[in-house]
Amino acid sequence: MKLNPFKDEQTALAVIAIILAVVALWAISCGGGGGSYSTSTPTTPTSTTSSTPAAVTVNIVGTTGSAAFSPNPVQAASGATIAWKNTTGVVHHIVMDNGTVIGDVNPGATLNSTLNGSGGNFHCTNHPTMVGSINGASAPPTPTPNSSGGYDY
Ligand SMILES: [Cu+2]
Repeated sequence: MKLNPFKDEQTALAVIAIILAVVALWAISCGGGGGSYSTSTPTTPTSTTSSTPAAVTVNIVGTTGSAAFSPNPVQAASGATIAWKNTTGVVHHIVMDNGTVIGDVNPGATLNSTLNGSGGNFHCTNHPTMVGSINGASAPPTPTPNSSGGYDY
């Protein structure tokens, strides 16, 4: 009498095959912890293109005093285009008090300049009493998107 619990070699192989199949099924069912995988990529915050500050027109309406410019003071954000429109009949030479030259503005002409920084006082070298100021400090800050989807100010 044989001690082999299996009747023959064929039965033993069948039992081994079943065990292997069960182990395989267990491995599949437990694979990856049973969790589901997401193939979607994280949402990237949409960056807003920075808007150009509104252009401002400064009318040159006289040759004396602060009333020669309208409006005065000028409200403009940094980076804004400032259009110097000469409505008088004479040439004006506009210079920032910090030395930045805006340039000549011919009668009836408009000279565009770009405000860099927060502004400051300006004057006309052709007419020494012509003075004005650009107030860039009151411009609202430009929000920039941050990494958490909000905005930094
Ligand atoms: Cu002038």
